[in-house]
Amino acid sequence: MQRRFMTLPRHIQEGEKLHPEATGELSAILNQMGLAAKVISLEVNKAGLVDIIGFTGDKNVHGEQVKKLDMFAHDIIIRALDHTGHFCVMASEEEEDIIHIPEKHKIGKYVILFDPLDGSSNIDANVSIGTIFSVYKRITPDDGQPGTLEDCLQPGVKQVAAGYIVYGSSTIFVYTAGHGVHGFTLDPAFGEFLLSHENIESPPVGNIYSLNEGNYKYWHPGLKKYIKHLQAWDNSKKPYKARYIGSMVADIHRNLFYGGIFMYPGDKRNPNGKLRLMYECNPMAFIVESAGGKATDGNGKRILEYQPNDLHQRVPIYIGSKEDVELVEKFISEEEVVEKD
Ligand code: P6P
Repeated sequence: MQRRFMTLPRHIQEGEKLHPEATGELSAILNQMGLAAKVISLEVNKAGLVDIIGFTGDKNVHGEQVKKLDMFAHDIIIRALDHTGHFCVMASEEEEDIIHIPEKHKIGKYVILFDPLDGSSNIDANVSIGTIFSVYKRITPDDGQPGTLEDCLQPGVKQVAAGYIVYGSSTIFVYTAGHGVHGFTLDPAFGEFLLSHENIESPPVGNIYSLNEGNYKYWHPGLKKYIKHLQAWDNSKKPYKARYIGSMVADIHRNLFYGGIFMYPGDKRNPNGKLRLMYECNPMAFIVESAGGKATDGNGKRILEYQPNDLHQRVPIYIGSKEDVELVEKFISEEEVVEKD
């Protein structure tokens, strides 16, 4: 089939036609995130050059303040969104409190929460990193007044769109607005995201598992048994492959295509694990579930059904191919935790 010259804006616009009630605002939001992604991608891809092309520690050759890359990404996203009139409030991994829309800008009906650059500690090793975002409609009255923390603390099932961008060997923008999951690859020659993966579907089962095995000692005994099961050589199956980049977006993106499971479990030291519910786990869970996968806390509770009580709360996450998530939950449920003194 001839590959249609389908850009991100055109695909979003065509998706909007499926909803007569659509006002075009959500489309505009997704397009603005695409713009922010292009700017961040440009900076991420030359970050390794910062020391080489003579940018000094604090001031670059243009006399601009050289920011940490994740703060740079945070600022770019806010500047791409805060003037659009689509939002009543925003929240970022980089800000403790909610982010108000400047008074000079119109207040809108949407809410966005984002992790501007997840895995940024990997950038010096040129490892793939990512941006993650999650979009809701406000729940306080749409009366032109600023949004509140209540508008931000909604369960993941209320998301109207979610997406991530992986800055890797190429820059890929993946989003869902509840009707399929679609991937776009940035063509740097003319700065457009072109449709490269339409209607992404999670393989029902994979042969990859991704988690930090350095925490083995503190795991639930059922998880220990599960991992040993995956590693076993027996007649029923070949061992799974261990693949762990240490960058959530990259690990989940790979498993979405190849099949497999990513886990950041709670353990004896950190019962809620490490990853954040609102701007990491919820958007990734919305995307993976929309592709036919599964995302839970390891005890049968969907990530998307967590009622948040804090902007930065953490949650254990088991996410990926449906049968893989169901199997690890079976191992966990069958193994009692024996509290040792
Ligand atoms: P650990 C990156 O710092 C991150 O937030 C996620 O992207 C990644 O999956 C996780 O932490 C890695 O954590 O403890 O394995 O280094």
